[in-house]
Amino acid sequence: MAEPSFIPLTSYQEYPVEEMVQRASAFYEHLRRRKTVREFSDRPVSREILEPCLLAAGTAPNGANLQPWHFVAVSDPELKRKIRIAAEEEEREFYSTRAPQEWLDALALLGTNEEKPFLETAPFLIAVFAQRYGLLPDGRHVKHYYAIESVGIATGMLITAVHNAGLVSLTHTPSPMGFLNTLLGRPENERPFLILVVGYPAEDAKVPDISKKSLGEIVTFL
Ligand code: IYR
Repeated sequence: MAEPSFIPLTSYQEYPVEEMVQRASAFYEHLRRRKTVREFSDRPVSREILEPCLLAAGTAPNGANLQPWHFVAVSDPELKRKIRIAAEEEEREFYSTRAPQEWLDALALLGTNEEKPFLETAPFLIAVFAQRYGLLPDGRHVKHYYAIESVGIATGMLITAVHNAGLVSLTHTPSPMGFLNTLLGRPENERPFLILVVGYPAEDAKVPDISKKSLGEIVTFL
């Protein structure tokens, strides 16, 4: 069994309480400007912007530091087209047959449907995979812990990083999305978590007129 090895916590930075309040509020003001966008421009996005965002996602706290994620950043037009075709096929099924009326009612305010042109228009589709277990070079399995929770946290950090960089994103979850393993050549230990569509908004992009719950609704202080 490996022995733990510790180093001093040199990266932590404390601020005066006043400054913490200011920083926390400023960060909230910054984050509340994030909107999920479904109308993308075809303007290209430099990989130089995305790489630090992906590194930021990779700093996420996770089970036993096994880092059970893999990100495939797709910009190839042909591959994006194939993803669109496969996703729309699933979504057609979803909207016409699979989704119960209650689910369709819940989605009504978002105005979504089975057409997913953004999968071709947006410059980058980041397919996020959760590794249900690790695979050693000799084929042995390494157990992963809290893989879904870990990947959820990393994805949240990726969304935040992309917003912070000045781009917009859309969390897209065609269901089922096993086609991503085939199209992107990912191994069987990896399960698609979602597609993060990333780019600039279309010039005339509109977003649903929806709001977030208040502090009182989402928090209890005891
Ligand atoms: N995956 C479908 C349906 C969908 C489901 C939920 I929950 C959403 O918040 C949005 C859409 C789609 O992408 O259209």
